[in-house]
Amino acid sequence: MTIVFDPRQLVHAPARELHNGDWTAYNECPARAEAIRAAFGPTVAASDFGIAPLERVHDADYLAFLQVAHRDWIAAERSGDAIGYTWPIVRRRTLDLTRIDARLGRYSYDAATPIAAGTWEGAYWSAQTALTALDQLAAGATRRAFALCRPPGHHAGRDYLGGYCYLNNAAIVAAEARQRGLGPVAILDVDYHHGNGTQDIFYDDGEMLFVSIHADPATDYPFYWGHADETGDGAGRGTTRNLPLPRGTGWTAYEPALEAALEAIAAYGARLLVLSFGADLYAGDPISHFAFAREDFAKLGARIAATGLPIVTVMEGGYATAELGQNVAAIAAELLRPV
Ligand code: OKP
Ligand code: ZN
Repeated sequence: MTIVFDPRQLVHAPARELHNGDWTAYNECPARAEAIRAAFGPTVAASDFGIAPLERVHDADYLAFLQVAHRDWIAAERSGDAIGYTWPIVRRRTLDLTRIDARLGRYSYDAATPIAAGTWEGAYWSAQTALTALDQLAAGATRRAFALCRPPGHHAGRDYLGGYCYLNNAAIVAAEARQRGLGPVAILDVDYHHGNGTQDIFYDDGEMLFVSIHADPATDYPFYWGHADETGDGAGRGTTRNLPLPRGTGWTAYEPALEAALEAIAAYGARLLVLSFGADLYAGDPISHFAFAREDFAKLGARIAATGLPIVTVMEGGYATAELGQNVAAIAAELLRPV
């Protein structure tokens, strides 16, 4: 069985987010996961690989913060979900922050990502879902595994949350795969939004290729990352590749970018691919602006599958809940075809 889903992910359920200046219902809702789950046959639940694989990618103080933040919020006599309202500017000196509001700002970069009572538990099992998919592959049970992760992960950095993300599932799996000797590993991120967290985590790491195709950050979240001239730093110079595309992009304009991405992955000599997949490429996505039809997800999956590489797919975004299951099933059918 190559499709992993864990119901413990559903306990993460923030009530609302700050969206374009108003409070709106939280887009990254448990119903997303249920819709995807319903489109698949039997799935396996996550095994527990513990916190060590998470610590390879995230700082210990950040992981500790995630576990206590909601409790500290309640202790400060607040109700509902913990959310920051003040942020330290880049390169502000290191301070010993105690107040919950100061720590929320220190460990986040946006106001779209509240910490609810079940956030740690949900994010923990989302990461374990991804690790379980990798484990199936490492055990030789399959060369293709699909992790129905939720909450998503690609916006979360080493020490920050944001963009509905808390733990970087793709980065955790990629680092774990490398640790197990399955590398060289490449990460291909095809979510509509740039995977800034994944990029940051491996930015100066020459032994991890990160390639992302996404909406131009000039017009789209997360704005501060994902430009074509971000290519890595230090030992990682050249191992980050960004392919931004304009709003309105459909399959025809997307395909050449995908070819360039796959060429970079082949040139790197990758032996394992971690795919960060977002179904928010869909024309009907309520917060995104590409123009994929259902059948374009099949084309995307088929082209990536044609690389012949072992692939662990990790679910990221996708917010057209009514169509979500069928869109994810369309790409999964191609990605999971036996090779
Ligand atoms: C997460 B994933 C725009 C609000 C944007 C955050 C979007 C996070 C997307 N007004 N909110 O990459 O699908
Ligand atoms: Zn997205």
